[in-house]
Amino acid sequence: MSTRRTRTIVAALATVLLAGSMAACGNSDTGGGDGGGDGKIVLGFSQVGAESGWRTANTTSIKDAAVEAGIELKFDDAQQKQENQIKAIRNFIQQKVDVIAFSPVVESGWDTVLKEAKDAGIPVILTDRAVDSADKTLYKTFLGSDFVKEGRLAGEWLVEQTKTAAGPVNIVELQGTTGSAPANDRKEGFAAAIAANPNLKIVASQSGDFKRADGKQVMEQFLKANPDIDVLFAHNDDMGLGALEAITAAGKVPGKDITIITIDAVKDGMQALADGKFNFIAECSPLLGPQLMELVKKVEAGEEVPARIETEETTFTQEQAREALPNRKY
Ligand code: GZL
Repeated sequence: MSTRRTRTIVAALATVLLAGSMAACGNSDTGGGDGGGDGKIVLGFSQVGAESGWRTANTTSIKDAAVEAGIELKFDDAQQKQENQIKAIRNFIQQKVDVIAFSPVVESGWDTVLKEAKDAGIPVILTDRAVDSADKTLYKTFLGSDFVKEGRLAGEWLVEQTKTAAGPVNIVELQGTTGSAPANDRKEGFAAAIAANPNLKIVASQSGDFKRADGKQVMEQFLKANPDIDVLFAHNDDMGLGALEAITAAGKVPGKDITIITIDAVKDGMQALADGKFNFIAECSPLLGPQLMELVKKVEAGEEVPARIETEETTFTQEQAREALPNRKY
C-alpha cells in the first residue's frame, strides 16, 4: 500500500479517535461543535441533571431559547454530581467557549474552577441556583428565583390556614438536595415564617433529593415514625407527588388528613393541586431560557448586566390551579 494512502488512513483514524475522546468527556451534547467557527456565540451550559419535572422543563427552555437566539449550545448533564459539573466547565474552558452558564448542584466548592474560567477570560452566568463564593467577580450575574421567599410564602399560607387551630400542628418536611441553594433557602424561609407560632412544629425533616422516588421512601419513614402528621412541606412538587403514594398506601387522604404544601408548580403538581390532593404551591419558574440567552449576548458583547435578576413568580391555591392549568406552559 502506498505511503500516501497509509498516511491518509492514519489521519482519518486519528480524527475519529479525537472526536470520540471529546464526546466521551461527559454526557455532553456539543451542538454544532465547530467552536463558533461560523461566527455564532458559543455557550457552554452545565445542567444539574434530570432529577425532576422542573429540571426537564428548564432544560427544554434553555435548549429552545438557544436555537431561537442563534447561539451554539454545548450542553452537559451532570447527573446531580458536582465533579461532573467541574469537569464540564473545564471542558468548556479548553474548548474556548465564549460564555459559560450553569446551575450549581450545591452552593459550595466552586471558587477554584470559577477562577480558572475568569483567568481564561470567559464570563460565567449563574442560572437557577447560586453559589456561596465570597468573590462576586467570579460570575457576571445570578438569574433565578428567591428561594427564601418561596419558603416564606409556603409558611405564611400555613400560618393563615391554622390560626384557629386548637392543638399542635405536626409538620414533616421533605428537603431538596442536601447543600443546594433551594434546599437551604426554602428551609430557612419556611422556618422563619412559622417561628412566631409555637403550635406549628416541624417533627421530622429529611432530604428527598428533589426526586419523586426518594420523596415516597422518606415519607414512608415519616409515617412509620410519626402517627399524627398534620402537614407535609415538600421543597418541590416531585417529592410531594412521591409522598402522595406513601400517604395513600398508609390509608390516609392526601389534601385532607394531611395538608400538602409544595414548591415549583409543574404540570403534575398543579394537577394534584386542582384535584385536591395538594393544598398550596409556591411557583418556581423553570422558563429561564430566553432571559439567559439575552444575558449571554450582553456579557459576550462586554455590556454591563445587573448582578442579580430575580424570576417573577406567584402562588396557587386549589381554585387558582383549576383556573390556571389549561394555560400552563410547563
Ligand atoms: C429550583 C430548582 C429546583 C426545583 C426542583 O430553582 O433548582 O431543582 O425546585 C429541581 O424541582 O430539581
